[in-house]
Amino acid sequence: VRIPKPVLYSFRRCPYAMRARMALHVAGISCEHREVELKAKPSEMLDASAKGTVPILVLHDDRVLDESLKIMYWALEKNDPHKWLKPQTGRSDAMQGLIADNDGPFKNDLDRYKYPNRYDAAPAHLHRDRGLGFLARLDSQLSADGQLYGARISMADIAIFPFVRQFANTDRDWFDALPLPALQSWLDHHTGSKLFAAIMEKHDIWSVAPPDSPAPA
Ligand SMILES: N[C@@H](CCC(=O)N[C@@H](CS)C(=O)NCC(=O)O)C(=O)O
Repeated sequence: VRIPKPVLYSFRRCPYAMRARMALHVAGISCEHREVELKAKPSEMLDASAKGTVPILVLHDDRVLDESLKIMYWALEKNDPHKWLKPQTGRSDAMQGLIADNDGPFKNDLDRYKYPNRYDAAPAHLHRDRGLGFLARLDSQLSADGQLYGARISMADIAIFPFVRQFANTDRDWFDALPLPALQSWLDHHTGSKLFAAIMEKHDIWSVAPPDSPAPA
């Protein structure tokens, strides 16, 4: 019996979708990739999860994973060839705490720094400076052995670097001038990796009946 592939709703530039795609990729789980536009989400995606965020993974038994971290854990619990779930130093709850600080306060500052016009709160530079606090913390953690929890990559590195990448790209000159060499080389390492290149491949936007599909007879 051939089990159908899980369906992944994804958006190329979404950092949550990136980390889910990286975990699926290293776990060797191939998916039916459905690239979506956030401005025109397909009804199939909204039927699977009304939350309307990417990534979403729909399993062959119709279970739906609509949180990127859940997708990462699901994939890595099946197959974790590089032991991402077992940080070399520190404990997995420390790793989870750092990811929560990324997804919570740092992501909040990232959005308000990157898109100041969407929010009428504090000026962008205040959010940049608050985000810098998190970056400095990462840098000091990275300066010991190169990755966040030792010399070996863990789930935390993969879960966090796509957000640091967005933050860095908001004003690359500012980021490159920061006195945070461990952070800068860590980011270069991850954004230059084969894994990242593989999951950043471009896909056409998915639709049930692509416009160029043959008309039914
Ligand atoms: N907590 C969710 C967050 C996912 C999320 O917010 N994704 C963004 C794109 S980066 C999204 O789909 N936003 C919905 C929209 O823009 O309409 C997860 O970890 O999967």
